[in-house]
Amino acid sequence: MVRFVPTICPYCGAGCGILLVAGNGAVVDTRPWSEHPVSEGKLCIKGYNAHEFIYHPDRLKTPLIREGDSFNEIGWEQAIKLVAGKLSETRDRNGPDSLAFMSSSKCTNEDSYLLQKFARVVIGTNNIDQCARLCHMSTVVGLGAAFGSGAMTNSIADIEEAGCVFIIGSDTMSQHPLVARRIVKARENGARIILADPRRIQVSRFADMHLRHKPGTDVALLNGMMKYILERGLEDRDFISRRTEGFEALEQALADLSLDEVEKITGVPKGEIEAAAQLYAEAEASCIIYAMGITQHTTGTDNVLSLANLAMLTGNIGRPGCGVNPLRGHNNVQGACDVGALAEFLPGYQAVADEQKRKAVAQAWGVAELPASPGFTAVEMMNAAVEGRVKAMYIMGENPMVSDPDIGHVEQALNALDFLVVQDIFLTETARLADIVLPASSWAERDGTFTGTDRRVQRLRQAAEPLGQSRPDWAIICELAGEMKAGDSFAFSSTAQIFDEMKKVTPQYAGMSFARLEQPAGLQWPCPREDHPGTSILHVEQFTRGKGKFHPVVYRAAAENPDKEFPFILTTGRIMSQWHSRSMTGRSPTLNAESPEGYVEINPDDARKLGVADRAMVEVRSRRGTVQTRARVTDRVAAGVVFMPFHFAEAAANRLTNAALDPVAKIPEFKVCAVALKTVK
Ligand SMILES: Nc1nc2c(c(=O)[nH]1)N[C@H]1C(S)=C(S)[C@@H](COP(=O)(O)OP(=O)(O)OC[C@H]3O[C@@H](n4cnc5c(=O)[nH]c(N)nc54)[C@H](O)[C@@H]3O)O[C@H]1N2
Ligand SMILES: Nc1nc2c(c(=O)[nH]1)N[C@H]1C(S)=C(S)[C@@H](COP(=O)(O)OP(=O)(O)OC[C@H]3O[C@@H](n4cnc5c(=O)[nH]c(N)nc54)[C@H](O)[C@@H]3O)O[C@H]1N2
Ligand code: SF4
Ligand SMILES: [Mo]
Repeated sequence: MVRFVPTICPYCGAGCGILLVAGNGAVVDTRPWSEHPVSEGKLCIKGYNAHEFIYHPDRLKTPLIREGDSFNEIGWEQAIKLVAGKLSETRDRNGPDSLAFMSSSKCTNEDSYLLQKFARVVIGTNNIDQCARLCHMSTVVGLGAAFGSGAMTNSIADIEEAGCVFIIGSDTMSQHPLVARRIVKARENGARIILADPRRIQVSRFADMHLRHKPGTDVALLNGMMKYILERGLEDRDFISRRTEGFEALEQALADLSLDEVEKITGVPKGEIEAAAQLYAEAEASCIIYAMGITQHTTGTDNVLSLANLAMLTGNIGRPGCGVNPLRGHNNVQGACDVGALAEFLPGYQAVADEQKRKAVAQAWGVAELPASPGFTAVEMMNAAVEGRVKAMYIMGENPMVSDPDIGHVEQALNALDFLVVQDIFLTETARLADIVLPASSWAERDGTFTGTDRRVQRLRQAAEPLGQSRPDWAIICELAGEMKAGDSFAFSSTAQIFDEMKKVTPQYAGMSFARLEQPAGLQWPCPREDHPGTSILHVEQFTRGKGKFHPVVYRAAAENPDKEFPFILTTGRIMSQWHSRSMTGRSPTLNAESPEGYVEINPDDARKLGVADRAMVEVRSRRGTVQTRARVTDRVAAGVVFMPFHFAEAAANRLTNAALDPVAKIPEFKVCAVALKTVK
């Protein structure tokens, strides 16, 4: 008998609903789910093929232990004993902060909630983080400061209502296709589309304007737009005076700005900046959509603050079709942040440094105290490992050997550890360095919840039994806590039980339950009470923090800029058919066939000067490392800029990238570093 199990796509944060087709105890196909409010019966190529990697022969089926350069299979009991013993020993000998945990945005809310609780309660450290730190941490910090909540202000469907859509640093058609569908619909409804992106991307084809600024110059560009808006009196004085504070400081900071200077910094003609500002400010409702082009900079937080300034200046907050909308990346990166898998936040963005909040959570968890100082963030953990301050690491569902910046340094860090555990569904580049590897069940083999980019908490439903001896991540953590004598507070037998505890310490989720989440639309947070319908638009009457706050921001250059030795700017990103380190898409035949190998995009003028032919092998070199890959000669990139997708381990862009961090959000500068190129003879 064939069953259709409604569940959620395991790839991006759009959070599309899919039907898994299950027959004879296995998943055999994926189908679109027409009642789902986000995807409405449509999927992208990844969603349609989401089942393909589940039964790949490489799936981990038993725990593994390292013996020299290879791995041997061991039983669960032995694996759990070994891991528990090593973690306890490290904590007792070197203190709780000598351990560090990486949670996963691929995993469920219940998994991430339990891993952060394990780190804080069983070990006693705030050294817990996940890939949001490499991704939207500048959003969490920046929108938190400006609005009081670091999430997408509006909903995906709501984009259709916009009169103007301003897309900045988001390759929406490739990376969030089912969000891009709403932009296309908005356009059909008459919306004007402005794109600000250094590269020519698919959106360029239908955008009314494409500002092609230099990577890393967004603050200057946005300040230029705001300067023009103020000069022309296009600001919304009523909104500014009723809803915001700090406007005078912004006005002062922009007083001396010259658009000629902005043109020089950004490379965008002044007239284009003015025209974009005019379009954005004049529309009835203007919606900002952004992603990594904004966040992955040493100025990431400043970039986000600038977008918040622009939206408040023009009163584009709290109504349908407007807002500041960060598109979250992974299927559950929004949730991993919400439930506290972050070094400075307990569940619900309650700061670990806030004594009152910390005490309340400690009480709910039945412990006397919780660690008070913020832990090491993702990149800081690697630095601390190199310095010998972190001795043991537990990595659940992340692959930093491909995805972290400067992976030469990551390799050094992981090799310096006394003990590394990796819990994954495949033997990844990172798992190959582990002492113990624990096999997790895949998304199709378990249940729980994922939270999509528009704050939508949705049910993941089990369609097949766990493969081999693999176990759901949460069950592994409970087992381990039991072995470490913390069993009572980890005695869960279902994800529903975990959810019921989690919502008590996560105010945004307080009114939700598995029963309420049965409906196809799930529930959008905040949902404070059991009779609350959830929230599709934030900050309607007032901002989460009361008044919205303007933060004047001054343009700063990127940490590393081109010079004589390294004359090109390297910017990195992704492509439609591959997912990050390719652990899943590389094992999905349909997706992998689309784009099986890495490359570097080079502008035709630069290629001519360097004597590089299309498809020739080139060497790309930075201060951190060197890789060889194929050239794609294309005017998708401007002269002086080259682009590499970071998916391909054999020509890993992250051998080259700079691990310099944004001072507040601690996000690395994946989008700008300096490189040199030459042909390989
Ligand atoms: N197919 C696929 N989809 C994905 C993913 C994937 O791996 N594959 N990953 C998911 C995840 S985790 C994330 S975070 C999202 C990311 O989604 P996006 O952020 O849309 O993807 P990126 O390719 O990283 O880069 C976005 C855009 O930023 C531009 N850019 C580069 N530098 C700058 C700059 O200085 N300023 C501006 N304004 N723009 C710049 C690039 O040209 C690119 O068009 O995608 C999610 N979706
Ligand atoms: N140069 C450059 N580097 C970047 C970026 C960039 O734009 N440029 N973007 C950054 C961004 S935004 C992000 S989000 C990161 C992503 O970085 P990562 O999150 O490290 O990348 P993934 O390859 O998605 O890793 C997810 C891992 O989870 C495993 N997995 C899947 N399902 C499960 C499960 O159910 N349980 C467990 N335990 N494991 C599971 C997968 O096999 C895979 O190994 O990369 C960052 N790195
Ligand atoms: S848009 Fe994202 S969530 Fe939707 S099917 Fe594609 S990868 Fe899955
Ligand atoms: Mo991401």
